[in-house]
Amino acid sequence: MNTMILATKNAGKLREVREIFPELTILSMTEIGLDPEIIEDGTTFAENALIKARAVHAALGENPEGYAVIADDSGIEIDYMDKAPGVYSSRYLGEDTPYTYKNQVILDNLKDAGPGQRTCRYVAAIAVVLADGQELVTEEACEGEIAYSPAGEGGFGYDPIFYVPMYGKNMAELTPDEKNRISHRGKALRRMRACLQAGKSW
Ligand code: ITT
Repeated sequence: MNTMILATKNAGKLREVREIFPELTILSMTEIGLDPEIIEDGTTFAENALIKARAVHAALGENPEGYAVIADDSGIEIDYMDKAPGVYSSRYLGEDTPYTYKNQVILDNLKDAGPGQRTCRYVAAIAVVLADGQELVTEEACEGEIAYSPAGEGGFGYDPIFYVPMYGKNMAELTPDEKNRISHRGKALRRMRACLQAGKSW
């Protein structure tokens, strides 16, 4: 199993999954000409990751190459906002709204939140559907705090305002290696690698 299809349209996720799984060829669904309608109506990260992986697995049809499909559903939970936007992170304030704006709205929402009230976490669920239909799901989180101002150019999405206490920097200020070592996605993907190896599906 050297090639997996990643069920995503998010270029940031594609880049990071490739960095974390250098031993695999990761093709995006668009690279192999697939664009199935995917209705992410799950209420948990795990449900939505499975919805995406199953949709692309179904769209592969006969799948003569025996491709496995992998999907990531992720988001940020901000405690001061009752864990919003959570599973709605990409749709928060509109799917096409620039993150400079979304991040500023979050900073404004937390303007009265002091130290200790700014806790948040990224969560990622990774789902794999193997060629024979077998399904696996892993989930991991990365704890952090909402920063007081944006910083950094790396990563994507909410990374400029996600402060990582361990590094004393915002996520967007980390190198790709530093982010992948501690991120929700890095941890959930490494756990998935272990599951696949244990099931000898790797
Ligand atoms: P696909 O469904 O096509 O994979 P998406 O971006 O819509 O792409 P999700 O529904 O899983 O995917 O939403 C994930 C959102 O959570 C993402 O768009 C960001 O807003 C946020 N997010 C997740 N991981 C992140 C990370 O590592 N850095 C910054 N923001 C992240």
